[in-house]
Amino acid sequence: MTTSTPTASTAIPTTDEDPFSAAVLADPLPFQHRLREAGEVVLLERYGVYAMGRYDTVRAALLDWQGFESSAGVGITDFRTEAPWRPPSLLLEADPPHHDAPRAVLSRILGPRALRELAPRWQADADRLVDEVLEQGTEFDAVTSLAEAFPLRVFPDAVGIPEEGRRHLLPYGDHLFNSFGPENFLVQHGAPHIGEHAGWVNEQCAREKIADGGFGDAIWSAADRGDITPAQAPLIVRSLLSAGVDTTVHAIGAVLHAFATHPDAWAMLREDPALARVAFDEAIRLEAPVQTFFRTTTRDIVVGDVLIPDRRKILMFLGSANHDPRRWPDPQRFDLTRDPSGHVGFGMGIHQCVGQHVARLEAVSLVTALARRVESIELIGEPERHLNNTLRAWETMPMRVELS
Ligand code: OVV
Repeated sequence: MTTSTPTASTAIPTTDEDPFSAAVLADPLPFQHRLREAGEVVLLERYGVYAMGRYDTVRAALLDWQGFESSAGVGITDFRTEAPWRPPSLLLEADPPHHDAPRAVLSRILGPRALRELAPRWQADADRLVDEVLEQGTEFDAVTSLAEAFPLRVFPDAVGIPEEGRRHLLPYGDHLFNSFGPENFLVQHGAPHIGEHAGWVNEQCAREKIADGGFGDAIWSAADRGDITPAQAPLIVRSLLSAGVDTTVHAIGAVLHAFATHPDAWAMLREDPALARVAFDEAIRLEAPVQTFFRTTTRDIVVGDVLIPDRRKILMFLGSANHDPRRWPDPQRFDLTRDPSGHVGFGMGIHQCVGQHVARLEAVSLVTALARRVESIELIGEPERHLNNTLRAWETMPMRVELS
C-alpha cells in the first residue's frame, strides 16, 4: 500500500491490492489491517472505487444515508449507469422514502415480539437436530451437519414456502452475494446456473405458493391492509429468501468455529447458558459473515482530509471495522466478557439487518441445544474456507465433540 504525498486535501492513499482476489478472500485480515493503516479513505485503484476500513469511519458513513445512498446498489455496479441483474431489493437497494414502508412492515414481522411464539419450537427443533447428529457419532462436518442443516430445517418453513426445490436457496444466495463484487472467477462460476435458481426463488414469492401463518403470509397480509402494495409483496418475500439463508448458515458456522477454537468460552457457556446471545453477537463481530457492502455518494463528501466526489462507490469493510484496534481491544479474540454491541456486522443505521432477531434466535437455539449435550468441542482437521465476494464462510469444519 502506498500513500501519495499529502500536499492538498485531495491527496488520497491508494492501493493496487485486490480485495476480491482468492488470496485476500481466503484470509482478509492482513489486507484489512493495511487498509485501516493506510488512512480513513483509500482508493482501490484496480476498480476505481473508494474503501473504508476503520470503525469510526465506516459507522459514520453507514449512519449518513443521505450522503451515502443505497439505491444506486450496494454492490460495485452503479444502477444509474448499468442495469442490475435482478430487480433491485425494495429494502437493501432503496433509500427513504421508498425504503420505509417495506422496512416498517418487515421489522414488525421479524421483530422480537413476533418471534416469541417461534422460540420454543425452534429450541425443540434444535434439540432434535443435535440428538440426530450425535446419534450418528461424535465426529462430523459442522458445516453440513449443523450450520446448513438447522437454518434449512427451520427458516423455509417459517417463511412458508413449499418443500420442493429448496436446494436452490443456498446457491441462489451464494451467487447473489458474489454479484455485489466485481465480475471475477466467483461470479463467472455461478453465472451459468443463476437463471434456474432465480427462476425458482421468484416463483416461490407468489401468494399461491405461500402457506398460512408464516413470514411470507404476514407480508401478503400487509399488502391486504394497504401497508405495502400488492406489487411490493413478492419482492419483500424475495428479500427473506435472498438474505435469510446463506447469512445465517455462515453466522452459525462462525459461532461454532469460535467455540471450537476457544475452549475457555465453551466452558463459560456451559456454566451460564444465557451467554449464548452474547456469543452470537461476538461471533458476528469477529467473523462478520457479511464482510462488505458498497454505498454511493450523493454529493462531494469530505471524510478526514479526503474529498470523495459525488456519485462514487465506497466499499464499507464491516469485518475490518469490527477488527479495528482503535475500537476493540484484542480484536482477534472471541471474548464472552466483552460487550460486542456496537459492532457493524449487521450494518448500522436505517438499513441495519432487519432479520437479525431471526438469525440470533436460530443460532442461540442451536448453540443452546449443543451446550445441553456436549462437554467440549474441537476441530479434528483444518477447516476450509468457502470463498465469496461478500460473505466470510466455511466450506468444511471437521469437528469432534465429547458428550457430557
Ligand atoms: C441484506 C440483504 C442481502 C441480500 C439481499 C437482500 C438483503 C435483499 O433484500 O434482497
